Amino acid sequence: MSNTINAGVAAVKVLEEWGVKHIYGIPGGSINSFMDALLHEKDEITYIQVRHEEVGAMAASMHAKFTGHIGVAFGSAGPGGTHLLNGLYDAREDHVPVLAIVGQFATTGMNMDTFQEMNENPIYADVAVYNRTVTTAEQLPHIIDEAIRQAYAKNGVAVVQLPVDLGTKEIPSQAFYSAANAYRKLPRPSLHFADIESAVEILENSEKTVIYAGIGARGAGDDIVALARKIKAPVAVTGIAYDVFDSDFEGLLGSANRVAIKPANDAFPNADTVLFVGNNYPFAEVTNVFENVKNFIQIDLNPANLGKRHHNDVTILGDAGDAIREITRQISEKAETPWWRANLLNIQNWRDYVTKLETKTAGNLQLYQVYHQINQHAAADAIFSIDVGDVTQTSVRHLHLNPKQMWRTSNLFATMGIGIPGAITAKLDFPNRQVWNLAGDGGFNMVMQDLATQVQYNLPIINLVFSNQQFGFIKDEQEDTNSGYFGVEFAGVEFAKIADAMGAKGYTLTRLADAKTVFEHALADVANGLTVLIDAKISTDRPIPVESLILDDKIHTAADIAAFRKRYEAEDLVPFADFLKAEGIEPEYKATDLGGF
Ligand SMILES: Cc1ncc(C[n+]2csc(CCOP(=O)(O)OP(=O)(O)O)c2C)c(N)n1
Ligand SMILES: [Mg+2]
Repeated sequence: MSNTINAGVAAVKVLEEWGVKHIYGIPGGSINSFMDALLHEKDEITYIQVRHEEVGAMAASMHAKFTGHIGVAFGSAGPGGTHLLNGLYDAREDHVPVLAIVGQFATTGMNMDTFQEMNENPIYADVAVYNRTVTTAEQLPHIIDEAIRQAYAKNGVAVVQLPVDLGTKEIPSQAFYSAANAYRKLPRPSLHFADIESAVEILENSEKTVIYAGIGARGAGDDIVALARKIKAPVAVTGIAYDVFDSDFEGLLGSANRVAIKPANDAFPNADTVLFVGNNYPFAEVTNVFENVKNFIQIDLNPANLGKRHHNDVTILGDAGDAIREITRQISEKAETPWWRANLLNIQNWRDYVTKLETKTAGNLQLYQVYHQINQHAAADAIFSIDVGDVTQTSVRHLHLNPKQMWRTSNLFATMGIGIPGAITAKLDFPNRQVWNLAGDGGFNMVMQDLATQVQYNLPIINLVFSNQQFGFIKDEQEDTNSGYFGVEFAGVEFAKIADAMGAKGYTLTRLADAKTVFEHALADVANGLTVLIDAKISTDRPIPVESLILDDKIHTAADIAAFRKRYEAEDLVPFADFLKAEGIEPEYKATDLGGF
């Protein structure tokens, strides 16, 4: 047995020990020693050759969001590495572990101002929780191991710059090990019972409670629903946490603000108490959404989040499920309340509104009817990779999600182009599950070269492009804030032809009447193992702005209300105040504040 090992191979073996199955990137002269190591280990770890490093890094970040495991991407020195940055920032902002390996000129040329040679460390200083350049071959596996531990421990991005010559050297085979077998998560903190009792006391005495769940509530959806029904408190979710709950839950208010639905925006100004669960709602302070709330109870695992978004009356450090179950055990059941009834009617009224749009059978093809087809064909455990644009908002409004499914996007960084890479990793990670990439035409334009990657790796993904020839989400903002539209419309692209040219199967859907057939054909192709793209040429109708509803005759003129109802096909949408008044509750009239965004 040889008593030396190639340093690059040792580094890849460390990745393997940590359970890394796929690694995304594009080679270059400055990272070819690592490529050689990947070749050596190709039976253990699968290299996924993307067509743009950004897609590789975004796939790595989305891998972490879908699986909880570290994602790994690489790029060559200089531009290959800087192309990774959007994916790395996406991981940083969403606090998920990602490792980036960046090539560097050989040590002989480092600091010599030679080709593609620069001090790379400062480039990654801001994005990374760990950021080091390897200086000896012996260090290489150790630094990779350290980088992974740091990324997991700090839920962030680790970057390792690798001078190419070090990866080719032999090192003593006993000189490295990985810490993968020692990795442990911190145990869940035990609950402080006095805090639970204080929470119970407030919730017992409040009349208009909203439970507001964030992604920290994942896995605790059933427990929250049980509490909600027991204390008659409707449940809001952050835009990124919809898949915590079954969309059929009668008390689901949905999300607030703009990536939002009406019931949540209606409820908050009228609520007296908020139970904030595993939630770091980023718009809380700037939009003053809790202005009228008198009691604020927070449950969170992360001490850094406690008291961050609002002054807390009660603080519970702990796991969301543990805390919710304990509150539910201690609290007494409320009889049906006016608050619960008013919210349930309001939720049902909203559901009737969206159902009517989704099930239209005449008129121009709108995004709503496309969602109807998606809902008809989505598997019970489908995975949705969602791009950034209208689709972020409309997918939470119109997809009938459930907790067996996964809905993931670029949450806080909100980078366009995340749909394709997310779908690539989802299909690789969960080959037996149905995977959708839902994207706007602008977002799809940014990364569409990597449709070829889906084809190259035989990934039967359904790519759905909502083509409206505009940056719709931004155009709508301009309507509200600007003197005119500027830079928000663009020439259309026949994406189906591009898909065909890349070896996928492309469909163009233009007429509502064809929607059913096109989806049936496309889904049959996917079932036969093909990569599919449906280019849905939708109308440019603006989705209803639930942040600025014009429905209530107490604050708007009859003419304005009529025009609003007509434009958004909202003839039957009822102002929340009507439901509240019918229950004897005096409504608060507080416009949704977008906080300057
Ligand atoms: C990389 C990046 N550039 C710009 C933005 C700003 N932005 C957010 S949504 C959006 C428009 C999205 O357009 P499209 O994908 O066509 O979707 P639509 O809203 O039209 O459905 C833009 C430009 C962004 N979030 N990310
Ligand atoms: Mg668009």
